[in-house]
Amino acid sequence: PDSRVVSEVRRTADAIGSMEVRGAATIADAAAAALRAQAEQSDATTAADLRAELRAAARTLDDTRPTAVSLPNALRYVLFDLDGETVEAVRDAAVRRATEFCERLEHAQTDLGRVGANRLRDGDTVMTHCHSTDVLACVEAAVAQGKSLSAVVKETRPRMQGHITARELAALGVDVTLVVDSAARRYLNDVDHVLVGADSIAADGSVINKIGTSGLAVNARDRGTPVVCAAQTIKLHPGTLTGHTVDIEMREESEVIDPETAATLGDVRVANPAFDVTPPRYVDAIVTERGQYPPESIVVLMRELFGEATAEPWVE
Ligand code: RUB
Repeated sequence: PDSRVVSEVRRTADAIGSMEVRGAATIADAAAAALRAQAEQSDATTAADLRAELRAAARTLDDTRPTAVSLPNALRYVLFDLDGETVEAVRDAAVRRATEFCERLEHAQTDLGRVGANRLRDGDTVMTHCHSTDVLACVEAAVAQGKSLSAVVKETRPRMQGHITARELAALGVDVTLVVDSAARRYLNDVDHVLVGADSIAADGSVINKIGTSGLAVNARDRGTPVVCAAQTIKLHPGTLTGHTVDIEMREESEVIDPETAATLGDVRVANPAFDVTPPRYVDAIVTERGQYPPESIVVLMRELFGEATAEPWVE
């Protein structure tokens, strides 16, 4: 680890890597807060040294998990335009940008929730996959409008983030049924909307989200159930505008099977991809804080917000 990086940045990076802090929006919020801590706690004596420290902190945070683009988008937002001449000027600018990022994130989620809630009618049933705070914001806003909702919640092997979703939906007063992932199709006939989040959205409108999302979307299309992706604009992946693809994280085998049981299977490889890609033709709408978009037109919003992608400011 880089010795210039303050312990709060290292702790945040470890928490993201171990998934104690997880979910694209929560990761972005924690990363921006960690950069703010780096700016506040640094003992750099020149503006150039502080900028170099902030870049090192950003690299430490960026090296944790590859798929949620909200992480590099957060880092880029905070490191934007830090060309002050004194340590104080650079520190103040980084702290201000980080604070502004976290505030905007919160507002965006509230605004997105109101848009998503408009799609939900009183008495509707939604099906969820994984745990998405953007999805929860839509349900919460609908409940606040007085709508009564039911949910079929997929447990989401192997990390069982569906348990978090079940608990949070039940706390909102939603009638929750928890099912194993492979039961999803059996329940799609009773469901009015499939509601999922996103870790990244590509320029062609593909949704990158927790492994299992694409199969769910294909099944939902077969049943005629609309698939809605709730994703703030920090999930838009600017690199895909210039032909880059989104890295799919491969995680530890031990999340899928414990080593002793694995040993009883003989010569068997275990693969644990954490995310998959749902092509735009299986997605009915992407709900953002700027309104809802058909996936095929999300590229217009992406160009407006990010322009042409440039090199990351923390890459040496
Ligand atoms: C989380 C996941 C979530 C998105 C969106 O994966 O796939 O659906 O990150 O979440 P993991 P949010 O548990 O591996 O981080 O809407 O909260 O940003």
